[in-house]
This record gives sequence, C-alpha cells and structure tokens, in this order.
Amino acid sequence: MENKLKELKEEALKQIEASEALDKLNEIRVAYLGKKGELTALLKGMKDLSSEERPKFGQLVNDARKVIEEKLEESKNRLASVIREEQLKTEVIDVTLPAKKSNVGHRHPNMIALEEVERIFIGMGYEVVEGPEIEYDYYNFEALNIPANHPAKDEQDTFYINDKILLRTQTSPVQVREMEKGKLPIRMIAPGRVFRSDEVDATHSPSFHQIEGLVIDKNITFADLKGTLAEFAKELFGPQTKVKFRPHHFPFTEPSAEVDVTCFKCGGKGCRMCKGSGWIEILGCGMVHPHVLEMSKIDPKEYTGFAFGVGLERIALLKYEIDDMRLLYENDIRFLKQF
Ligand code: 2U9
Repeated sequence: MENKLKELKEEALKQIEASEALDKLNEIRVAYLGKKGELTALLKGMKDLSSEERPKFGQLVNDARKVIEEKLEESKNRLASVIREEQLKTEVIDVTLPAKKSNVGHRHPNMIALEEVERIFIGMGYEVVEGPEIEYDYYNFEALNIPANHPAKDEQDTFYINDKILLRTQTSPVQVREMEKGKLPIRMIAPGRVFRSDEVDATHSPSFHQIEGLVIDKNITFADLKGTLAEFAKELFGPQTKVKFRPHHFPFTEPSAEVDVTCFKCGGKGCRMCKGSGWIEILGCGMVHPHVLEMSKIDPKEYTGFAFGVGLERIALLKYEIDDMRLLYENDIRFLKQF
C-alpha cells in the first residue's frame, strides 16, 4: 500500500506540473483529494492493515495529501500570475482616448410652462388633479352639457375607441369625476394630454395639452373669476398685464368668455407678436352651467362655480416666442436647450 501511495503522489505531482489551466488543476484536486478520489480510497482500504500499521500509514496519506495540496496551491498561483501577465499585455487601456460623452437632457418648454402655471395656482390654494386619457363619452361630453348633435362630438374632431369610449378632447372629465365625489368646496386645476382629430400644422396637433381649472363653493361669482384670472395673467406675463373678457359660448359654462391679455412684447401698442392689435387671446372661461352642476348632484341653488381652460402649448409658444408648434414635438436637444 505504501508503494501505491508513493505512485499516486508522484503521478499527482506530475499531472499538476503539466497542467496549464486552472480548471485542469481543479479536476486533479477532485481526482486525488475529493470524496471519491484516489487518496480517500486508500484511506478507506486501511481497514485491512494491522493496528500498528494503521496510524503510520494514516500519517503517510496525510503527508502525501499535504504535499499535493501545496503543489496545487503553488501551481494555481503560478498560473494566475501568467494569466494576469497575459491580460496586462493584451488589455491595454489607452488613457488618451476621448471620454464617452454623456448627454444631459433638458426640461421641455411645455414642462417649464406647466410648472409655472401650477406654481401660480398652488399659490392660490388650488389642488393639481390628474385623470385618465381614455374616457367615457359620458364624462367627456354628456356630463358637460355637450349634446349629441354638437360639432365637437363629430368623428372628424374626436378619436372614438367605440360608441362609449374615446380619447378625451379636454381635461374637463377630470373635474366632473372630482365633482361626483361630492366633496365640496372644490378648488382644482387639471393638467394633461388631450386628443383631437386635427391635421398637423404650425398651430395644431392631434395630441396637445390643456390646463383646466374649476372652483365650486357657496357665493362664487363672475367677480371671483375675473380677479383670479387677472392675477394669473399678471403672474405669468408680468405685473403690468391687463385682461379683457369678450363674451363667448361654451356648452358647459354660462355666461362664457374668452380672455385676452395685453401684449407682453409691446405692452399694448401693437406689434408683430399681437398682429398689431395690442391683445393676445390666452384662455376661455365662464360660470359653470347649472345643468352641469345638477348632473354631478351639486345643487346650483346652494353652490356656484367658475371654470377656465388654457392650451399649454399656446402658453409655451407665446412665452418663449416659438412660432411653430411642431418644434415642440421634435425633441431636438439643440432646440430644447434654448429655454
Ligand atoms: C367643468 C365645467 C366647466 C372648462 C373650460 C374652456 C372654457 C376653454 C379651451 C382653451 C383652449 C380649450 O385647449 S383649448 O382649445 N377651453 O376655453 N374650458 S371653460 O370648463 C369646465 C370644465 C369642467 C365641470
């Protein structure tokens, strides 16, 4: 058995010496020192030895094991340093190469304008509420007093998914959903994406953004609406800005108005920006129609309210003097970086 041990040891050392890969070394370790390895088998065979021979032979096996382990470790280190040398030679890092440029984005003009509008209304105690872009016909039209024969409901203007479901054409449904909750008073703005079946040009897009506002409380009058929007215009376009209310019609408000602001470019004298008139149209508004309140179970004898709507792109184009809406959707960083 001693001879067999000697042979095994020498064979193992020879194989270790000859191996040129780390996994080969591991294979050798398993073959000789593993649970089912050669040395372990020898230990198992010790039961045939006499009780005097057994400890002596046991010691010899352990010594052989130690020698093999040391040789394995030494070879492992040798191979690892050869591999490292090879890597250092082949994987050269050229520190003079130009660094990878990480392009930092820029806030979109729509977003800058939205945050500005939100800041103004939050400052007046309004909540910002969002809602679904895919809506029921009921919330988008019916609950807003827009009758079945109204031109806005035409398939040429609205994207329908089926008879009852459509892409919202305004963010008013968010406000209807809020009214339905029955928690009064309401003081909210609803910003978001809306859809209309329009051809793309310098002032139209099938998808754009609106910010609508709604206030409902006891004793709310047109004077509250005027004061609120006059203050909004001053904050957005500067303290000298004046507002002008022109009568208009919306199905969901009565009375309704369109609001112009004095041109912030020429101060009202007339220039290219305001097409010589001194005024720029910025939003629509009105007192919430009693029928709209009733449909959402609010008693118009007890509560009144006002509402308004502005196009976000319109604000961004005006404020940053951009003359084509399409530029807002190209997301060219050279364009975006200017604002
Ligand atoms: C409820 C009741 C009334 C929202 C309003 C406007 C006037 C308006 C336009 C502005 C430019 C749409 O994006 S635009 O084309 N909107 O003029 N919107 S009043 O009235 C409401 C909303 C919700 C419950």
